[in-house]
Amino acid sequence: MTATQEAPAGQEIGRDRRRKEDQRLITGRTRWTDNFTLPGMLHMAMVRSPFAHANITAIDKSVAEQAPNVVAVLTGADLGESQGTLINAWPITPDQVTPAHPPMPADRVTFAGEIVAVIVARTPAEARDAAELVDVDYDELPAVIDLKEAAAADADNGVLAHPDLGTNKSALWVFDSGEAGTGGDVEQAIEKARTDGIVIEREFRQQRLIPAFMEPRSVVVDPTAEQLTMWSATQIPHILRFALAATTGIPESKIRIIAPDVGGGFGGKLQTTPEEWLAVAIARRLGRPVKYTETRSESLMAAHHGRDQWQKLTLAAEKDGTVTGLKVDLLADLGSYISLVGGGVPVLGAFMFNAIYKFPAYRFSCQTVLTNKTWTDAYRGAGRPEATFGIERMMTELAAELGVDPLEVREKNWIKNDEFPFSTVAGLEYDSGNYEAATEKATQMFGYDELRAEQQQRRDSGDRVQLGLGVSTFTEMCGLAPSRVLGSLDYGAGGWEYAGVRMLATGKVEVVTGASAHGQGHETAFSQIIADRLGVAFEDIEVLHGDTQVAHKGLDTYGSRSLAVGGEALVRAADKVIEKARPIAAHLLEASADDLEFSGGRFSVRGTDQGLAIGEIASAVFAAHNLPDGVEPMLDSDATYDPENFSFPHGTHLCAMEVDTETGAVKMRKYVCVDDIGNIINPLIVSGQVHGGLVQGIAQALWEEAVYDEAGTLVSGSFVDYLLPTSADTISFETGHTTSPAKIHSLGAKGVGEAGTIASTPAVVNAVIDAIRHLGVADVQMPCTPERVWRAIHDAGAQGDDPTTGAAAPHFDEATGGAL
Ligand code: MCN
Repeated sequence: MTATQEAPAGQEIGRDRRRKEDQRLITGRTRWTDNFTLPGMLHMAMVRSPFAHANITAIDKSVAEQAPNVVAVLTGADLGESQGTLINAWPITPDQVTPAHPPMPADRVTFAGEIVAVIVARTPAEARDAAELVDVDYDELPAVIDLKEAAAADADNGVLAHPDLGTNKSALWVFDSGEAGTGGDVEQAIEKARTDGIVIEREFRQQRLIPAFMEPRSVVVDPTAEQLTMWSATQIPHILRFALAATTGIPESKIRIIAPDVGGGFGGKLQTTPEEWLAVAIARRLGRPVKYTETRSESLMAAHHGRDQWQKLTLAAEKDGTVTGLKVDLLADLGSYISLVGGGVPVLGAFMFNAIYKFPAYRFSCQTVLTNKTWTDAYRGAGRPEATFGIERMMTELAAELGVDPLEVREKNWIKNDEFPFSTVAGLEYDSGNYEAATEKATQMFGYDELRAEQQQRRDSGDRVQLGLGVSTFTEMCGLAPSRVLGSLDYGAGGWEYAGVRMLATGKVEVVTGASAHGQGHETAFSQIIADRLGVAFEDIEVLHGDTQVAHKGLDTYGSRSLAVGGEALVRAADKVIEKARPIAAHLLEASADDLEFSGGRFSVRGTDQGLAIGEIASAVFAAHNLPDGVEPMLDSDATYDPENFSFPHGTHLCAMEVDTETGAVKMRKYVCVDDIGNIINPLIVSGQVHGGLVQGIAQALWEEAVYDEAGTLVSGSFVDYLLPTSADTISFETGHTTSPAKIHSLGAKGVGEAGTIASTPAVVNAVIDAIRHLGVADVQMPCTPERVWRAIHDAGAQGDDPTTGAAAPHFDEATGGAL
């Protein structure tokens, strides 16, 4: 079920518009990268290491080179420096330990799936067949797979992912509210709570996830013209162009990146990849276009993964449930290399552990760690789901400790509506929000009291299937910008966005955005914004994106930024067009510009019936027969927008789960969410974003996990083992909205692309635990598989724990000496 909003008559913003993109995307008749074919194009296939850590001692290419239609077999030694290097754009500390990242190493592999040779052949099938014929000799080295073991190892003790670096520890990033002056000393708060309050300590695992987008990564490179053109299934054509230029020496002006229709990314295509770099090096070397499209197995194994953290949390509170401090110690697994923004992902969480609450003291530390696994990076929510999970589990545990409803401790601690704008203990300023309203609406839609009564009934009757209710009240920082803040975090780029608006001679409008959609429906929502602003028909607007030659500037799509940043840039470009048209309209109407008013797409002379539509002015400008002196025959404009703050959507998510206490099987009964994303441009798109986001977060709670064996082989390397849900696995969600407009820009809109994922995971896990807490269970590690749930029930029962004290909760692992 979907809650939509009615737009005022004649207004596009707020209207349920089906996506302009749907026809071509749903039928698949579109420009996927793999559909491009160029004259003389060759195809690449990769030979990948089966070992997690090994020296490459010899590569025999001779048989593969003789295979039918093989043009070249190239190794790291063959390509040498010409392959360039991959960059980490976010070194989180000045002393971060960063391994060099060649696209194809010549001497040593550091994760299973790393490329050791490339076959270039006339067809993809011939390239793949020949890849089987390359004989690589490896000298296997010890590999470190487990995150805690990697963190505990040093040069004398344990296994190093990169022995030459002398450590697995990459960087330690710390925020302390006492030192930052945003709050008090957390250690004092904890000490005090130990004597006269409550201290909750927990350790949570964020399992490794795989973005698993629908379209595997694909790249085509054409080096045959003066300018090198790359088509890539990427989220970030502009960042890619910059990184390629910076690391290969090719001038930026000679690189054109095209991201045609891209079949999903979920953060997984916010990356610069070895495959792209190798395609460039090989195309240039051979002087011919090349294409590479990964198989699904390659995608699961070698495209970057997400999450993979251990979180150690200590929450201090007074006996009435008022939280006095929160301490967070993270271990974050980077995998074997530090990818484009990989190190920074857990750091984003630093600003969100305090969530919607007024904690007076806060400390966050994050140790990033190298292991011999696939590198990690952004995955829908990037840092914020991890933080939301941590704090929403802790608030639920606090409520359990106090024996009160989980909504009660949240309400006691959250920022009240009349306290906005609010400066948080993590140093952010929240501009707007109304946690009371969202929670009130959600509890009503959910039927909270009735479900609590049913839960009690089932407990009293000792029903085999128990009911649990999970709460997750969340906020997040999105609309990633502001450049100054990103700069203060040592992020390598800014956060502004670009827009261009051109009135065409026919009165139609061409809109250019630096955002690069890969499923979000920008063409539709951005058309709605421009339709209202310029007063032209929705159908008369075309939105162009994803080509650095068309959108010559931009910072692409991630961090739910495209609307909050790119949308506002559009508004500003459109406003400039209107101002450009004004003197021309005055000239044509023989009126003073001051007497003109612009409304509904028309300049009118105040107090008369005289006027001209902006489309008519565009035609007159094109003809240029009668323009004021000195006015150029152009009715277009550009704008960039760099917001002064993030946008802070929030919401209340409620989940009811049934748990079979004999088998451990869990079943979702009801899911209600009320999100506040400020003003909504297209409610239909927003519902789609929320639904998709929810499924992704629920999947983390219940199904998905990238599992490695001890040798470092990805065991969940296909969709048989990596449990990606389908619509058959989910229920119909009930979604609603409250509206606290963003204060920082004219649209008042906040991002929505990640909200569902961020909020839903703790709602589900809290519900599962709530169903079986009376049996002594205080935690179940994700994903909450039937086996894990069954074991949790069994272990708690076996130990005879007291359900009210949470004594069966997992406690800190002292074996690692406090590091975690
Ligand atoms: N929107 C709206 N009103 C609002 C907020 C958003 O109408 N108040 C609309 C926007 O116009 C846009 C869509 O909702 O069409 C999402 O907008 P926004 O929140 O700005 O997010 P982005 O467009 O920047 O998309 C990025 C975000 C992220 S970070 C991930 S991950 C993600 C997601 O979007 N990956 C996706 N949604 C995805 N959807 C699809 N189909 N595929 C992915 O890979």
